[in-house]
Parts: sequence; C-alpha cells; structure tokens
Amino acid sequence: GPSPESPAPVNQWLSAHGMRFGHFIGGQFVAPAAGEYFGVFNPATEERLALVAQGGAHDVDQAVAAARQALPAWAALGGHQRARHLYAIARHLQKHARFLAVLESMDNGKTLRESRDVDLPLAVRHFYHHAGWAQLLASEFPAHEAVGVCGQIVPWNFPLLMLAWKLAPALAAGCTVVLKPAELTPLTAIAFAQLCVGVGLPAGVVNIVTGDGDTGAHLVRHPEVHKIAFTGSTEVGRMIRRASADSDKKLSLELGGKSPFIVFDDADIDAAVEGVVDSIWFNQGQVCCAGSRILVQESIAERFGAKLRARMQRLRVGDPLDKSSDMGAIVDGVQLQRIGQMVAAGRAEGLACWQGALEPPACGHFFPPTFLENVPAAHPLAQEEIFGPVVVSMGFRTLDEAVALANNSRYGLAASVWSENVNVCLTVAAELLAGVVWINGANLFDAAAGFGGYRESGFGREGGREGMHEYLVPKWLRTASALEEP
Ligand code: TXE
Repeated sequence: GPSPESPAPVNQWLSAHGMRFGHFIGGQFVAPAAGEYFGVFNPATEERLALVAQGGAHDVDQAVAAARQALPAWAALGGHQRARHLYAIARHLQKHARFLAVLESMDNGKTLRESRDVDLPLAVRHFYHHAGWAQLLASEFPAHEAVGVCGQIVPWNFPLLMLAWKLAPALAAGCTVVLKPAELTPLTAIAFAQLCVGVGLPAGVVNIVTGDGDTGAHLVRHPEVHKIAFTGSTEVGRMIRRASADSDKKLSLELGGKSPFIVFDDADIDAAVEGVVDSIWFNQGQVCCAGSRILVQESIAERFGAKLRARMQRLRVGDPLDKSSDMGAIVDGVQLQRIGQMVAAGRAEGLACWQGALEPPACGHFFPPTFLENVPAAHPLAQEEIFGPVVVSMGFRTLDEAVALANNSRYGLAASVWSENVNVCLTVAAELLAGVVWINGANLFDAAAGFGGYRESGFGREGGREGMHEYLVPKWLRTASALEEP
C-alpha cells in the first residue's frame, strides 16, 4: 500500500520556531504577558509537538485593542478590496494545503485522507465563497454595516475548517477579529496567522490568542467585543449566553447534536451502510452533526444490522498519516476515557455491542468503530452526545413513529433520511426539527448553505447569505425630503 506521509516538514517548521509559539496580535507574534505556556500533543503518538502561549486577560485586552485599531480602515476599505484579501488567503491555503493537512492530522489525530480531502478543500472553498460575498456586499446588503470587533471561539474537531467558517464571513463583512483556537489543537491557527502576514493582510484584522476556557471567558466578557461566535459544547454555550446576557453583544452558537439517521425499508441498504460510515466514523465521530442515532424500519433491521457489522470489520483504525487508515486517533485521553465509559456502561446493562477490529497500538488514543443495537429511545446512549465513533440503533414501524423518535432529542442540528421514495423523504424532511436534512446522504457541506441548529444545538447560521447576517447590522437610512411631505 501507499507509504505514510512524512511528518518531516511539520517537524522542521516546529523546530524552526523553537517548538514554542506566542500570540498573534497586531500582525506580530508576541510572548504572553504572564509568560505561561501549555503543551500541545499528537494524539496518535502522545509526543509533545509544541508549547503554546496561555492567554490571560492582558493578552486578550491587547488583542482586542489591536482589532479595534484596525477596524475603521478595514471597514472603510470596501467589499471589493477586502475580497482581494480573501482570495489571497484562499490561494495561499491551497498552496500550503499539504503542509497544513499534515499539521492538522498531527495535532488532531484525524486521518490525512480526511484533512487532505475534506478539511483543507472546504476551508479554501469557504474563503473563495466569502470573497464573493465581499464583492456583492454593496448590492446585496446595501443598508448594512459591519458589526465590529468579533470574538470567535472554535473547537478541536475541525480546527482549521472552523477557523475558516468563523473568519471568512467576518472579514468579508468588514469586521476585525480576535480568534481563540481550542487548547487541544491550536497549531493550524498559528500557521494561518503566519499566512496572514504572508499575504499582507493589514495588521490587527486577524488576531489569534491561544489558551483555554479562561482565555475564552475573558474574550466573552470583554466590553469592546461586539459579537461572539462560538462552536463547542452545549454546556459552554449556555455559560456564554449567561455571561453575555447583560451586554449588547450579538451572539451565534453552534453546539452539540444527536442527529438521527433514518433508514426506511425501501432504501438502498448498501448505500445507507456506506452512509453510516460517512456519518459516524468520519473524524472518529467527533462531528457535531454526526448521525449518531440510527432509526431503522423493523422489517429490514436485521439485514441492515448484519451488513453494518460486516462493513465495520473492514475499517482500519491506525496511524493518521498512513493513507490506508480509515480512522485515526481520538483527540485526547480525556475524550477517549469518556467514550470508553459510556460504551462500558451500556455493555454492563446488557446492550448488544459490536466493535470493529483494533490492533492494540503501542501508544496513542484509539477507539474502535462501535455499534450498539436496539438501544431504548430514552437511554443516555440514545440521548447524550458521545462525540466518538459510537452509533446506536433502534427500530420503528411507521413513518410517524420515525418522525417522533427522530424529534425525541434536546438537539436539532442535522438529520439524514434514506428511502427510494421521494414522497417519504420530503414528508419526513418537512417534519424533522433539524437545521439541515440530508436525503440519501450524510455530512454534505456547502459554503453557500447556512449551517446551524434548532433547539439546544444553538442558533445563528454559518455559511451563505444567512451566515453574512451574523456579521452585519442593518441600518435604515433616510433623508427628509420635501417631496414626501403631505
Ligand atoms: O468543548 P468546549 P470540549 C462537545 C462534545 C465534547 C464536549 C467537550 O460532546 O465531548 O463538547 O469538548 C472554549 N468561555 N463538543 O471540552 O469546552 C474552549 O477553550 C469561553 C461539541 O473541548 O465547549 C474551546 O476553544 N470559551 C462540539 C471551545 O470553547 C470557553 C465541538 C470548545 O470547548 C469556555 C467540541 C468558557 N467558559 C466539543 N470554556 C461541536 N458542536 O462541534 C471552554 N471554552
């Protein structure tokens, strides 16, 4: 088979920076005020990759000050000039795509096949798409202005892609940004900061402050930040709502999910089984819109289960840089333990549990593809986000029962419907409480489509026209005119 991708270019880059990185503020890398750093590890090897600055209140203040200073000129530049910057960013991401994909896989544990074929192309596409919105701003959003300085907080599951989802619309709208990457995976954001220097983005337009939840909390509380965009856990999303309730901040939250994957008896079963692979074993299941709850019509449940179990056995879990790996590592030991505990609890209760092969690796945080069959609808495994490669299934008889089961969740991010009958698909889609419904497919993303949730999956949309609204404020402008007087 193909030989594993070499980590050498990434190791050279890390060494060239003494394996230590400061914050990116006002166009420069600066040491953290308190002098504190934290370790960032490769989840597949458990090696320490680098030390990264722990952001404190002073660092956040400096970054917000830089973003404020850069705001008037960036907003005044106009959509056409800003579009040139967004195109330049997109081109440079493409130029460095291979390096960034390897860096992402080493930092996060996702397979290189995914970082190379999914994360990087989608991130690039997001900047190209939003360069288009920057150019159309004057005609499509004539009476709007940029919301101002934005604080953006991203999770560890798609570090660079979530950065792109946050930055591209903000920059297109004319906002300046302080972005905080997740503490587990800050390295592609740091590489992105270097890229901003390389393309000549004006200093202070993008600032990156690394750190943990406390760093994020400083950003959320900062009085000069006009908007917070957050992707992460529902718990932290709630804390952010509370922390910003007595401010004038605009807020968008993209939170957890327990998305249903509904298979009717007339579905193409083989295609649906492949759909499950894309749905829950993509990115080790660490996907907010993962189809983690299979609802399968009872008449085909047994056949479907057998095919799924057979397919699971063929998934290869291993070195993320090996192009023949289907699944890589879980992001860290804490997440691995959480996933293991939830599955063990289900097993102990006697739930049927199937797992794919996993050759015990010498080190690293790996978990096999896992399928728990016939899980009761109210069971924690069927209600709580596991955020790992674990799917549960349950049976249904009628279309109405499928809809009721699908909507029996505190979440409402995504849903997937499998049937060869278009009427069934459209009827079900109309009744699902979900921000996106995929028909005979799963995890299909489009920079032009607003992505976001119902219910406790959050509010606000990222992508497309709806996403632009999150970074713009409408302003009605009129001049008193004698002609209009009665
Ligand atoms: O998320 P957190 P964690 C879910 C998933 C996972 C669980 C825990 O179920 O198992 O969350 O993951 C920053 N104020 N998702 O702990 O803590 C934090 O530093 C401001 C779903 O990693 O929500 C990071 O940058 N910011 C999800 C970001 O928030 C704070 C993706 C997300 O971290 C903060 C990730 C605070 N008080 C996890 N506390 C999805 N929907 O995609 C933390 N942060």
